[in-house]
Amino acid sequence: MRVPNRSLLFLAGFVWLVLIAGCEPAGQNANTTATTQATPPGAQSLTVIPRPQQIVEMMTARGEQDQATPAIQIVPPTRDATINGATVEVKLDLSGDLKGYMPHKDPATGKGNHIHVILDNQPYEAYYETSQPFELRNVAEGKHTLRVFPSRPWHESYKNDTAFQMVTFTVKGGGDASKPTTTNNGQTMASPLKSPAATAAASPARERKDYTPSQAGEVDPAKPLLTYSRPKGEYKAEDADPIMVDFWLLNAKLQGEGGDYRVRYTVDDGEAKFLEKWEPIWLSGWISGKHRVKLELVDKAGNVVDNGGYNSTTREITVIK
Ligand SMILES: [Cu+2]
Repeated sequence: MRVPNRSLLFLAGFVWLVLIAGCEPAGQNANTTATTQATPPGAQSLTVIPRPQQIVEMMTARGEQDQATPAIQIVPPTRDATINGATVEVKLDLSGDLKGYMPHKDPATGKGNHIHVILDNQPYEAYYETSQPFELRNVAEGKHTLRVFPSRPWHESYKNDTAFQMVTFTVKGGGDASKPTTTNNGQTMASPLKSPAATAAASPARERKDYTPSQAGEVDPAKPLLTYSRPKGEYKAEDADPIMVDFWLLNAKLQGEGGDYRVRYTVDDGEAKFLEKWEPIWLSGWISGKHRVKLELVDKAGNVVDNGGYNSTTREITVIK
């Protein structure tokens, strides 16, 4: 068959370009290739990296603390309690082999051991000074679940059997979503835990959180349960890369540990990846902006294990680099 001259010219041009490219120094050529084949601008490619050295060093400095096996108990609210009013007081009893582990915020760094407190399936709140009760405020009328587990300064949870507790309770005459959330002085509080001024204006030393309305799922404490912990909120500068993914598992052994389950994670519209072991991972390569992180507990067939809707949770985080 006759080849049109225009095609021959094009082919010659192409061969010439390939030859030119081949003459370039290797490094430069590699760069050219990377640029032309890269995903469109704004796309993100995440990789799992080892535990950051900074955290390894913190662990060494903490002595035996990371081998602690804390035992946590929610004192009030008691299981199936009915609470009148929108404020729920939470007290915890922390025992077990603590090896020096104790929740406390260092005033200098704003960091320290703390407890993750989760109402229904909302993002966790950090609770540092457990000698004082924690107040859940503006809690909607109805049934709720509360989950707690001890965490390290870098938000990695303790994962021994006794380090987790969940209770269900019911609120009568709860918070009204149409009213702004306020302190007991009537001052509007946007982010009570993150604003020292707002905290100081209210009763001293008591940590609290104003909640948006939510209800408990139909959670069965005997069934496999994935509790989403990290990431959440805003990540800035050196905290924005890598970002840790961490969760709590109840009644579910993962496939890499002889069990039947896997944890599936998806970031934005990216490809779903699987975790076969119950341990945190660190993801590197985030770009600035808002991202969705989804964690799901799935069975051998890849189906989400049903438990009150809690086994598939998506959070939006903000990365500012
Ligand atoms: Cu934390």
